[in-house]
Amino acid sequence: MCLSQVAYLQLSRIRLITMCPGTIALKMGDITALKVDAIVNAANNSLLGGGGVDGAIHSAAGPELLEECRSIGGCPTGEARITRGYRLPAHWVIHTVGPIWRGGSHGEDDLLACCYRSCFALAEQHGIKSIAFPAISAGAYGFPMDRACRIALREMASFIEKDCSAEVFAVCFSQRAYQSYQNALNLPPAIPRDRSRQSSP
Ligand code: AR6
Repeated sequence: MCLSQVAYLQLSRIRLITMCPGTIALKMGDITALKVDAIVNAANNSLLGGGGVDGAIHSAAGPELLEECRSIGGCPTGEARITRGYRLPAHWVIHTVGPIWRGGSHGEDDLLACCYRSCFALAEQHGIKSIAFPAISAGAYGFPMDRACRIALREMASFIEKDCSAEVFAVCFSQRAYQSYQNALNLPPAIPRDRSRQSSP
């Protein structure tokens, strides 16, 4: 059983808790490669590109994405804007601006939750059924990874409770992010591949 399958099974517990057929899957890898209805970009207020996942998305989508972003004229922190995906396999890109971590007493948790809610609101408006998120704010913006993943999972679970046909992917670009999602679920670490093989019937 590979790591992502283990995570998927573990996350299916959320499905059981919410009594809902919607899914949340944990996925290691590069969000720009995913063929989903929409991927989420962790952007900045200008929406004019940057480093991290923002840079990767702009570079994979091509210059048309920057042109459309320019026409939007920016986005406040906690809100989201939608564009087409251009050369990406994903049809849409939802750009959201996470809070910069300033110690935790400046409304960072609420603003981060708002990012997820704003993205889900746009997903609903556009009939988006599969959506992939990076760990918003947990890179250059310095939000502690464990805390960011707890907020992300809470908002994802609350969305699939409402939209039972939605598929939500929490994309982990590092083992650290993957571990944080596991911590958020309060689950034991995944069984290493060799041991899981030995214990199979
Ligand atoms: N696929 C999935 N996740 C990724 C990828 C990728 N290709 N690349 C990075 N990540 P960050 P932020 C993860 O810094 O903290 C930009 O310059 C990364 O490992 O991209 O919200 C913007 O323009 C981390 O876990 O976004 C803003 O100025 C997560 O994505 C600023 O950075 C978020 O890291 C936004 O900072």
